[in-house]
Amino acid sequence: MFFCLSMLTEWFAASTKVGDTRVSAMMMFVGNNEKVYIIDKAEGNAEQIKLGVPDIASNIATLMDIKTNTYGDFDGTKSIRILNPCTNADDMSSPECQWFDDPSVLSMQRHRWYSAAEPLGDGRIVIIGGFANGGYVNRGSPDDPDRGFEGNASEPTFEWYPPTGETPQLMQFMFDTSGLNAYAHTYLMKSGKMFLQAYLKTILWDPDTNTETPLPDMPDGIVRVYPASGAVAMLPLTPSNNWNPTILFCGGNDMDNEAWGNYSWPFINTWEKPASSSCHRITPEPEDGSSPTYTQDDSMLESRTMGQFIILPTGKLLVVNGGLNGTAGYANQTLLTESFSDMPFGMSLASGPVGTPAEYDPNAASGSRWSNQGFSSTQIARLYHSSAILLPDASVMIAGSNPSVDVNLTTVFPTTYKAEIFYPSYFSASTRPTPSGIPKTLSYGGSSFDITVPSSSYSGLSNNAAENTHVSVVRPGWTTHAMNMGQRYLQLNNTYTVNSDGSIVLHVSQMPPIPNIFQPGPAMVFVVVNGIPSNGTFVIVGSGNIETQPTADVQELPPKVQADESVSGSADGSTTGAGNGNGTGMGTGTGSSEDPNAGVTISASRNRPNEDSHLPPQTQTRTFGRFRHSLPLAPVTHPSSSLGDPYSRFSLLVWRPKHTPGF
Ligand SMILES: [Cu+2]
Repeated sequence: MFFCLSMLTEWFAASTKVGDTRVSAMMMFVGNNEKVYIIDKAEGNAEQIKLGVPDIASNIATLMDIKTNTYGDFDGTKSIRILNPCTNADDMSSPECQWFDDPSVLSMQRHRWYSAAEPLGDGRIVIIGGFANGGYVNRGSPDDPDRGFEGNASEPTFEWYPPTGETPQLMQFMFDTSGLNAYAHTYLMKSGKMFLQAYLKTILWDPDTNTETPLPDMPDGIVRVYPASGAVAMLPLTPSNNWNPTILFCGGNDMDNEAWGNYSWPFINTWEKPASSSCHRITPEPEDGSSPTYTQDDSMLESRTMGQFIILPTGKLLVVNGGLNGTAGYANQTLLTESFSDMPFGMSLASGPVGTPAEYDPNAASGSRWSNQGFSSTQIARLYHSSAILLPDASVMIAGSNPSVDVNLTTVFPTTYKAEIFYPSYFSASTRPTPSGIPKTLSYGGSSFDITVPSSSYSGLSNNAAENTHVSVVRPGWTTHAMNMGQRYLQLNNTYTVNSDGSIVLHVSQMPPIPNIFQPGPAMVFVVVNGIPSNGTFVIVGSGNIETQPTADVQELPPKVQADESVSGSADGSTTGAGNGNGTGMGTGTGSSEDPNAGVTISASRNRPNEDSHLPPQTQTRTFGRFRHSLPLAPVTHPSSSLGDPYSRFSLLVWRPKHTPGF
C-alpha cells in the first residue's frame, strides 16, 4: 500500500558537460532520518555521472536515477513515480530502494504540468488541474474567449491516486481560475472539504460531490499562486485552536490581470514591479459560527515573491528564499522588452533576491509577529526553482535556483548547485533534548503513551521545563517551486509527571481522532523543551494503508504532577532561553558546535529518459559537510530550448514506506 506524500517533478532534456553532471535542488523531500531526496530537471542522455569528492566530510550523498519510461517517450507529464525511502541498512541499489516508474502499470489519465495534489483523510490523493504543455501562465491571452480549456492547453479537471478508472471530472474552480491556477493552494479541512485558492478566488470543495462553496476573494488583488508565488502555509494545529486549520498567505504580487500576460511572457517588466509584503490569514471553517474571512496579518519585513514557509518544530514559521520584485518563471522577453539583450536579469522575471530569512510567531501579539534579529544572510540568490525543507535535526536545508531555461553560469542570477543549511536560533543551545519512548506509529485517538525527557536534556527548574514542553508532529512535505506541499504541524495534547531526579515523563495523547486534520503517512515527532527541539523521530501516522482510517476514543490523560520546587535539570545552563537568541549559520556562518547534520544523506535523483531501466543505478558517494559548508555540486549544461519550460514535465510521486505490503 501507499502513502501519500505527493509531489510534482519535472525533467529536462539536455546534454552534460564532460565530467560534471549534477542535479540541482528543484525538488526535495526528507525520506527518513538518514536521507534527503533531491530531484531536478534531468539530462536527456545517459552520460556517466561523475562526482568530485568535496573537501568536507562526514556525510555521504548518493546519486540515484529516476528510471523513466522505456518507451522512447520523453513526456513525463502523466507519470506517477513511487519511491520507497531506504536507509543505510538497506541495499540502496536493490529494486526496493529505487524509483518505481512504469507507465504501462501506472500513470495519470491527463497531462498535468504544475498541478496540485492533496490527500484526503483516507490517504487517497486528488490531483487537480495543470497545463497540458507548460508556460508562464496558463492562458493564451488575458481575454481568451476559450478561457477554461485554452484549446485543450489547460486541464481544469481532477483525478485520483490510486487510479479509479473514472474519466476525470471538470472542477469548476479550475475552469474559473484558468490562467493563474498552476500549483493551486490546497488544504484539506477538518470537515473533509478542501480549501482551494488560485488567482483571486477561494473555495471549499467537497470531494464527495464535486460541489463548491465560494469563500471571499483574496484581498487587494494579490495573486499568491505560481508565478506570483506567495509564501503559504497552514498554521500549527494545536490543542488551543482545537486543531482547526488557519491558512497564512504572505507576499505574492498584485500585478493587474493584463500584466500576467500569456503562455510565453508577462506583459510588463516584472522585475520592476515590487512583490507584495502583506500577509492575510483565513480560517476556512470557523468553529464559532462566524463567516470565513481574510484578515490582514502583520506584513513581512520585506516584499517577497517565491518566499517559502518552513514550519519549525517550535511552531514558528521561517520564511526563506525569494525576491523583492517580480515573479517566478522565466522568459526571453516581455511585451515591453522585446529583445533578450535588453533583459536586465537575463531570463529571470524576479529581481532583488532576499538573502535573510525571517521568523513568524503565529502566537505573538499583532504587530510583533515577524523578526529576523540576528539572522545571517546568504550570498546566494535563491530565486526560481529554489527549494527548502526541514531536516530531522530541525535545521533547514536550502538549495536550488535556476531562473533560466538552461543552466547558465554567467547570467546575473546564475544556476546554482550549492545547497546551504540554515540553523534556526535554537542551534545556539549547547544541549538538545534527548527524549525516549517515542512510538513508531501514531493512531487517531486511542491510548496515550509516555515520553521521558531526562534531566540532562534541559537546565533550570524542572517544573517550569515541564510546563514549557510540547510534542509536535511535523510533516515537512514535498518542496518545489517555493511550496511545501503537504506540510503540516500538529501539537499533541500532553500532561506530565516531574520526577524528583529531574526527569520529566510526558503523558501524550495520540493524534486527534480526525484523520482530515493530519492525513495518514510519515511524519516526524519532536519534543520541544524551553523552545529547544529534540531531533525528529520518524513515525507513521494512521494505519499505514490507504483506507478509511481507524479512529478510537481519546484516552483521558493523567493530571499533571510536579516535583519539589528545587528540582532542576542538569544540562548546561545555556539551554534555557536559547530559543530566543541569535539566528546563526547560514552559508559560511558559525552553525552549532556539533555537526548538526551528521548522518543525513543527500540522495539526488534525475531522470535519464534514454537510459535502459534495467541497468544498475549509477551510484556514487560524496562527503557532505555540515552546512555552514555548501554542497558544491558542479554545473550541468542544457541545450538551449524555447520558452516556458517546454521540456519540463511532472509526475506524481508517491512515497511508499518500507516494509509495508502492497505494490
Ligand atoms: Cu518550474
